[in-house]
Amino acid sequence: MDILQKLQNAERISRDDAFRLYELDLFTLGAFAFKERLKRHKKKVFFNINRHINPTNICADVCKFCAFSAHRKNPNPYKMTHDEILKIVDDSVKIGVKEVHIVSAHNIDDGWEWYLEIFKKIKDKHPQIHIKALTAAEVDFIARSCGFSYENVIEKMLEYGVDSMPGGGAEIFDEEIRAKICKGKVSSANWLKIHELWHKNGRQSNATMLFGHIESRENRIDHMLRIRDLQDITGGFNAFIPLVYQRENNYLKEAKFLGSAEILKTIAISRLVLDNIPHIKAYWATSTLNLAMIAQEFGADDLDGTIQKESIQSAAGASSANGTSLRAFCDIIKSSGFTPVERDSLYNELKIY
Ligand code: V47
Repeated sequence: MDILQKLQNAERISRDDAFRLYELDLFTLGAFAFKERLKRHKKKVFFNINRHINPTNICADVCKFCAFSAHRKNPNPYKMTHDEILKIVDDSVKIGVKEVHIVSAHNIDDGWEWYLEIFKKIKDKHPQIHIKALTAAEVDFIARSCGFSYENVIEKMLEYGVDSMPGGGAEIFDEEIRAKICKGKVSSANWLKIHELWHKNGRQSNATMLFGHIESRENRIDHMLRIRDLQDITGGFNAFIPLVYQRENNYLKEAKFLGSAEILKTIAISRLVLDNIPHIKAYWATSTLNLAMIAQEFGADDLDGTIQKESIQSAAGASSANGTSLRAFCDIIKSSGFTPVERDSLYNELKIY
């Protein structure tokens, strides 16, 4: 059947169909993705008031795309103490932050306790704050370093107060590309396994995809379909987050330049392919706020949050180091004809601005 007919009938998109979607012109594709977005979320643009915290950049792994970890091109290793982290959380709570998003480089110098005890300390002091923490890559790293099973690590995460898991560490699932850009890191099968176990504990998470480096369109579609297959089983993913590759200060130089049209097509296709995932996040730290707003007309419905401080993407050239103000966020959403909706971490609506 003709792909346009399939889109009209809102039928599930197959692998071959998804590839054909890339061949449509941007505006035809965008119109279908926008229609789907309007059906689900009307003109709401979701965001939360959050704070990103990256406790250390000293990493046992060497991912070629990463400019955040301390290495020859970024020779400034740091590791925060729990008191320093708690002070950041205290200050964040005072200005209305409701979620802390805590992701670390892979560092086992002080044992697994260093990763997990901070969550308990945060919860003891601020029981209302949502802790989104530990990527599946960190879970895998802790498990391998300490001889734990994934189930053991997840039990501890639940015990120590992690509320939801971020979507990082997924990169691109295709094994050949993965071996070239992040050899030695969690395998694709294990990334999916960890999220499956987390979901089976009744918890929610997100899924990312790093694109715009050496991957092909087929690799992106394959990545989306592996996530869709797991979501059919568990239903635990809240949002899909396509992360646009930032190219500065790292070791992945063969990456070709990706234009805005290809970014928007990829976001639109993710909205149409991932028919079982409620939200598509245009993460403004990697796409710029302006393009993230345009993405709202191509299938996205979420912008992540005000962030406050961002270290991973900004190390690689993104202009997100100091987050954005709530005012700037709401202004740009409204002036683009959308409705700013503050949400909590699990997408309950808190306030319409
Ligand atoms: O997995 C690293 C990416 C991710 C670069 O779950 C880069 O709500 C672009 O996962 N260019 C971590 N990206 C961040 C992440 C995330 C962000 C926002 C929201 C959520 C969520 C999750 O950052 C890593 C990696 O794919 N990354 N280096 C780079 N040069």
